[in-house]
Amino acid sequence: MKTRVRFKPYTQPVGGWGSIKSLAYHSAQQGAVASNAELLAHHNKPGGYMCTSCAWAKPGKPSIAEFCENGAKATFWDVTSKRTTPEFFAKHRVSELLNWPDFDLENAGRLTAPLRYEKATDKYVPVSWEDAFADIGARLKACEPERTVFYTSGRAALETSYMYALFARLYGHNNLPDSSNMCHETTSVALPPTLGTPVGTVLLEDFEHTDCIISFGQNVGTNAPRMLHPLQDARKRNVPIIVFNPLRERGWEEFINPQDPAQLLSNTPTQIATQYHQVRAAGDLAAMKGMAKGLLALDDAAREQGHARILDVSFIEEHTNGFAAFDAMIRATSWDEITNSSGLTQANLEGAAATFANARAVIAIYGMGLTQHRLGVDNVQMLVNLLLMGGHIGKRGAGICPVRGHSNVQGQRTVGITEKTKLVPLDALARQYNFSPPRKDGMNTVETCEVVLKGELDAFISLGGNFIRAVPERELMESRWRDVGLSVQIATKLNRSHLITGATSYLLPTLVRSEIDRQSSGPQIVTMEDSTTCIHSSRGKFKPASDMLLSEPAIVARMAAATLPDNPLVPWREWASNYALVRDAIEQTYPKEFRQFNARMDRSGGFPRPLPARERQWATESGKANFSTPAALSASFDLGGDPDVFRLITLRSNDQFNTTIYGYSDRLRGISGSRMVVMLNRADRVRLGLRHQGLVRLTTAVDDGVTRSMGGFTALDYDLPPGTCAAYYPECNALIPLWQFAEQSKTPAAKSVPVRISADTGATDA
Ligand SMILES: Nc1nc2c(c(=O)[nH]1)N[C@H]1C(S)=C(S)[C@@H](COP(=O)(O)OP(=O)(O)OC[C@H]3O[C@@H](n4cnc5c(=O)[nH]c(N)nc54)[C@H](O)[C@@H]3O)O[C@H]1N2
Ligand SMILES: Nc1nc2c(c(=O)[nH]1)N[C@H]1C(S)=C(S)[C@@H](COP(=O)(O)OP(=O)(O)OC[C@H]3O[C@@H](n4cnc5c(=O)[nH]c(N)nc54)[C@H](O)[C@@H]3O)O[C@H]1N2
Ligand SMILES: [Mo]
Repeated sequence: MKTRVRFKPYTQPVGGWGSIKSLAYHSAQQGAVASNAELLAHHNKPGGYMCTSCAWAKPGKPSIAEFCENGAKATFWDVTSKRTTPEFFAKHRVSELLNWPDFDLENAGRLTAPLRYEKATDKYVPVSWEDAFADIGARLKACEPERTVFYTSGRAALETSYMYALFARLYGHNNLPDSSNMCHETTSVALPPTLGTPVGTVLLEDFEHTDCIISFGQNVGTNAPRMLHPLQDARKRNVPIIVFNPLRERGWEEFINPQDPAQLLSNTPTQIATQYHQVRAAGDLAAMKGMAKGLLALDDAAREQGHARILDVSFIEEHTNGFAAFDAMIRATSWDEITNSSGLTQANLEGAAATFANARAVIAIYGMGLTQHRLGVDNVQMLVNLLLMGGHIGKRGAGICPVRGHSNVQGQRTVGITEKTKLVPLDALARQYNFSPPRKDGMNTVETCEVVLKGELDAFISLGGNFIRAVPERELMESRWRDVGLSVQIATKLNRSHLITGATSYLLPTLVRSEIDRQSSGPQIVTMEDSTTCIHSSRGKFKPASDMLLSEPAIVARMAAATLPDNPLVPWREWASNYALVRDAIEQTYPKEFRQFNARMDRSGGFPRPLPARERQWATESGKANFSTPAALSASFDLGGDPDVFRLITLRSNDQFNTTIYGYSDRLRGISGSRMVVMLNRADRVRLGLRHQGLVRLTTAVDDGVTRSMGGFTALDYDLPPGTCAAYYPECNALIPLWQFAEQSKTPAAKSVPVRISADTGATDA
């Protein structure tokens, strides 16, 4: 895209008229088959379909419009009237499509027929479903199961996910990486040893009882806008909200509820954050240590003066381990170290600590700004430490609240999509289906990439997603992907991963969640789990984009049946014709979590899975919640010291869902026209001798023999801390070395990539 960048810092509140205008624009652009009125009636409503955008909780009593600007955009994009038919593929060679930007690929519309890549013509050509499944089955049978990978993006329903994971295990591997590996895997690794749960402990109703909210590295206005409603309600009760984010994200500043006519007309926004701390990228460990230091000082003073303690001493004694070591570590950390690494002042951090100390019940929210760092696990565990100091786990109005990404990413793990065998009830599966499940841990996303680079991957099945575009090290990955023997992509729209073909490639089109899924037993229901462990049902309402589409459960069932020997205990065909039977099977495998699954799935607001930490029962080795003692002050690979090395944050615009680009307007940051921009501090730009809005080049500052460099970015003066810069994902993924991932969780470290910035004098290569 050679469009000029327009940049005018956005000063309007989030929500309000801006979001209403944006909705109308996207609805018209897509010629969407659903109208605003239909969205009103069905979107996130009992008896309707669950939004395919974020995983935020759905309230039991939905408002008239239980959708946000971005959820509605996601639906308009799903139910677009545009189509990529076989005629489209007859017109465009794959090598031609590879030059199309992400936006143009998906904007071409919904896939309508199963396709197979033909090398001779370099085109995707139609294939019958029967032939596709027969060939895929035959090829998989010929493969060594451990040399194959079944990837999942976080949208697939619980029913599909359960069947897909079972397929993998019956076939013979645990290679079940999913988008979570690039996302909240850090959470799944950090929380079990400290709290005995891999997921957050907060329920939506806790927001009604909290008296302090603290947020790290999450962009609510864009990525979980419906969360602004409970935040706004909390602000109306005067609850303080403390935000840590290098960027001043508008969603954390001001909000007008577009569903509140009085607020809309009077144009008086609700102020969301009451404190905004622009921490350096990867400086949160230091910031949280500063807050802990502040809390200890307040507690010391309270004790000396005989006042009520600041720490929840009885909670710490009864429910936790490791406080003494933690206390010693914090006291040994100097304010100089803390302020240097965080970029924040002692006064600011003490201010945050004072607000936190005054609260009876604190909710801690976080997103990718904590998880996607080298020490992401330490980040999350340090946040747990803060909560434990005040006893803010397992009490009404308090808890830890990781904001999950995809709408069912959390649920997929619950029903077996994971490479980590200890998270799966393998013995229960063995009994239920009379087989010996593979016991060896499988490959996660980064390990899958490593195997691709070695040329050792024989087959890759992708249940949704855009794997090659979402992972780091794009250039190398794309160049080696051609060696993958079989690539099967189950998708709704065309994306770049479909164009980086393997030796044999299939593109299999499927329904979206808002479409009617009719099987021989009638219209089907699917289920998913939201960010707060509540499980909901979803019923499609719109006519499918094409008569040729199969549902995801049907595709998985038919692929499995074509690959595996018959097993009367695994009735693939019956499952695909009646998903209630799959729910019964899920209940049998997970009797506690899914008790009376079919009967309870329609409960308004969803039914919560039981979570011991909510009851202050700690499923940890020690039987208690554990303080941890992360030694570092910075979570980055960049160790500081070289002022010309920046920490690059790769993030989302308001006009995208991951690699699906809806347009070129990041309205809430005031940036439009192009996504090839880099936001940096004005003083840094001047020091480097760069022009405002001049073209710059980013070069990864690591010494590993690989050159990673991209030109064609427009430099924008932006309000963020010195030494930090920001640009969009997925464009920047070519800059991220594959080996830069979070220790322990292997989540790619996409939030502080060490880069140098120089003037781009040559031709652009973006
Ligand atoms: N509309 C829309 N909704 C989405 C998505 C989407 O693309 N579009 N994606 C979905 C998915 S899969 C996910 S995982 C979530 C992602 O939602 P978020 O977790 O909000 O992810 P990002 O957009 O990557 O932004 C992370 C935020 O962290 C901040 N940040 C970066 N580095 C640091 C740091 O070191 N410290 C701190 N404190 N902050 C930092 C950034 O400035 C940014 O505001 O959203 C989900 N919802
Ligand atoms: N640099 C950098 N990289 C990142 C991130 C970052 O912040 N920075 N974030 C990471 C995160 S948090 C995530 S979750 C991953 C996302 O990685 P993925 O989940 O793999 O990618 P998506 O962009 O969500 O996938 C979009 C594609 O899914 C398909 N699709 C959409 N709906 C459906 C459906 O209902 N069924 C099926 N079968 N297919 C469907 C469409 O074809 C669409 O093109 O990216 C990660 N990569
Ligand atoms: Mo994500």
